[in-house]
Amino acid sequence: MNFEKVCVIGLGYIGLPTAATLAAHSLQVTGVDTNAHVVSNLQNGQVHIREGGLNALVQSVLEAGRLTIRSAPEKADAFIIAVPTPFYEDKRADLSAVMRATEAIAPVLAPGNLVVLESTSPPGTTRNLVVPILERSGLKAGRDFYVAYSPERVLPGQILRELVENARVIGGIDAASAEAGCDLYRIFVKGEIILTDCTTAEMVKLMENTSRDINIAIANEFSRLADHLGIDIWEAVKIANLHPRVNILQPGPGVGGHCISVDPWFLVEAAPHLTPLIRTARQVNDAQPRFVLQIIERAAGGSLAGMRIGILGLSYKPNVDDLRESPAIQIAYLLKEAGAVITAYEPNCPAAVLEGLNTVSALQPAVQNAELLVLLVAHETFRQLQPQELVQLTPARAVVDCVHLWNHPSWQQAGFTVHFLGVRKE
Ligand code: SAJ
Repeated sequence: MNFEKVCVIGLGYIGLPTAATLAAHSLQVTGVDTNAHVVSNLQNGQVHIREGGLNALVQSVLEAGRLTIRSAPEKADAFIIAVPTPFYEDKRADLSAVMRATEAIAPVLAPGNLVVLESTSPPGTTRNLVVPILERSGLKAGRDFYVAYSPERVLPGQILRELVENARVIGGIDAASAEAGCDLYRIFVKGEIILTDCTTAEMVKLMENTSRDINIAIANEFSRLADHLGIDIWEAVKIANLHPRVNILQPGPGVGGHCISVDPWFLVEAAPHLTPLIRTARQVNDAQPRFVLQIIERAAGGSLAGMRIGILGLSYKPNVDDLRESPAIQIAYLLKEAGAVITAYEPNCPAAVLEGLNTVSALQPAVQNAELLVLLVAHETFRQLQPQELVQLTPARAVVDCVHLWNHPSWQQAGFTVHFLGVRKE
């Protein structure tokens, strides 16, 4: 199948890089978003997402006229849906954005078109939700148009490279749909393309992120055991990983982001009676911020009431500006609830405003009055902090390092007592 014009619906972390990449491969791309700010900003050349190389790429395809930004889909050869699939309070998937995007495509759908869902979705969504909505057009899926599911599998921070290099799974509602999807993604994907059916492709994506969640949960549980038993989890993991068939992940303040902390719930929802392990892993990771709170209380010598704490890092993982579902933010709120006086600094999102939290846009105001520093994200900028310089900026002489970044003796030499997550020293 040949593609000249593609319409990408949802201009977030996945949709915008995908739209720009297709446009850079000489396709005519319409990027669609329902958020009026996103549309007007992009129309004025302002990119709302911080991701390596994205700003320059979007600017260049906008200037070349290859990418145009609209608030509703237009006729195209292919449509890619890349909208969020969050969950409701009871952890059921909220598919309303997928439904709205699909409903918006139906009126412009034409015979021979391809529609691809990329949003992470519960198994069965493509066949049971997307297809019936598209068929409201009067056209029949599989006979008049193609439908496929292809999960994005890119790592925030590496999106543009991984979009091209990673293996891509494409699941069709039939073999011809999978082939049509392959023709589309082959335009820019250099990695292997694997064709399967749409429900398998949906399941593959959920299994990938669920297995990562479970692996992080065991690392976090090990960190609690290490704390209980008085050993150093970081040393223990390093030694265990020398075994050729063992690869324990890193413990930390918890699991955040819009993927791993959400996706496993879609499998629990699909069959609660079959998924006790998946549910428990989610609960273990969700409880990790409370474990961090205990460690901070211990470092503070008891009550946190009135204690001035400088928090370093608020994003959900290192070197990104994404604050969604961030355990660091949960910890900041827990500290506040415990009576601490918080000043929080996120270098990748210096203008972050979080209700009820005192955020600052530079390191100095975060530390200048602090009695205790808490490092929550292993940002490169924090790795490069020199303890001899920091000690001049802050009256704090104790730090709680939850990501094992400042494990160098120079911190002690500079006068700091360093407490680590997963290392209990009496
Ligand atoms: N984390 C740990 N310990 C670790 C690794 C991660 O505590 O050893 C934490 C991170 O700090 C973060 C969370 O887990 O809070 C998730 O981070 P991540 O880097 O594991 O994953 P994401 O959410 O940024 O991206 C994942 C990726 N999936 C896998 O690695 C299996 C990515 O490939 C997916 O495209 C993405 O989810 C997605 O969109 O689903």
